[in-house]
Amino acid sequence: MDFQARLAQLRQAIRGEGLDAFTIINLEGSDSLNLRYLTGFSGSFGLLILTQTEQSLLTDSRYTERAKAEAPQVQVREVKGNWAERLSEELKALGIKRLGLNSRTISLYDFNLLKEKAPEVELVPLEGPVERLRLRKDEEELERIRKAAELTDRAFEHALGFVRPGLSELEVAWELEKFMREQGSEGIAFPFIVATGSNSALPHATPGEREIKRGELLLLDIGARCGGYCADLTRMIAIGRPSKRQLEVYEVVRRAQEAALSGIKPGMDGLEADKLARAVIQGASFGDAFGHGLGHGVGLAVHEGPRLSPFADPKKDILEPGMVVTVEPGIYLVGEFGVRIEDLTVVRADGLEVLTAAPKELQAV
Ligand SMILES: [Mn+2]
Repeated sequence: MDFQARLAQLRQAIRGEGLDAFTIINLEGSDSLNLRYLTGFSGSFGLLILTQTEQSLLTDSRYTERAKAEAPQVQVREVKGNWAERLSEELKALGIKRLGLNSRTISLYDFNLLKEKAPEVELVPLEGPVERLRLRKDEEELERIRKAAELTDRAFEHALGFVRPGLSELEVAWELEKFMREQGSEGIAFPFIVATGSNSALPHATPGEREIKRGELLLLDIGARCGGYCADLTRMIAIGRPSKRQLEVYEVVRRAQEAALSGIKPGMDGLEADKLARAVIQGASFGDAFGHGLGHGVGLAVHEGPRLSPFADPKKDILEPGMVVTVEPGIYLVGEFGVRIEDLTVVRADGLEVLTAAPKELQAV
């Protein structure tokens, strides 16, 4: 990973804002993804101080050696005691008057604490300056996402081999998690959604004791994590022969997804992208049953920018080459069943490249 290039981009933003320095304040993992993105350091506590000439990382004795190994390009210093006091001392020594920090991750409590401990420093909240850099992925990041996507595809194939009536949602979720871990996933990208029958009509259902029954549709929303990067895939499995209505709804969702996969181009905003799929679902009179947005960015976080949604920001959520986004239309019929089909894609100059490859025809077991 080209950490120096990332720091250089951030330095430019710091200059643009007229700041002396920018700091990442990662307390118990509160900003660990941004810190990892900028330096490679993956511990749960670290304070990065970035000026035009300095790049130092304060951490404690749990992490000193690891920080030096993971982030050799920054100066690692071990600190003890109250983080805000230590940071304040460093800022004073560097003569910093205006300090930028990430308003999206610092708590109000910690903001006030730092203000109290460093009264001579003006704290300038910036809205996710590193998150903005993270939107477009480089080839090395894409390689990790691709690996996570492949592993996730394999887990779905595995599901086709073991899913059967009588298994509970929790048992299926655990078997998929176990499989992924055995195959090299670092934990999982998010708590899996395994929802059968009417539970599949709840877009973010939590797996429970409910057992799979013949005649139901089973929804699997799963993702592996490789090198810190996430994958996100949703597929349906028919338990036995699907009904006419299940097939009808499935086909509408599939056509909606296809319209988005083939229609999304760089330069579009998240509203236009969402509309491509939504129009198909509305055309089939299921518009009210598609409550969530079409997709979201994926990277170190499973949910990050940009947004593909009727509530996207036409100025900020603009699709650019290198962005990794999900395309996941759904139809949720409360009390009956739901269908979602989700693929992970990367925006290229001529449209979307699909990274997940699990079969799209409704699979029955
Ligand atoms: Mn998703």
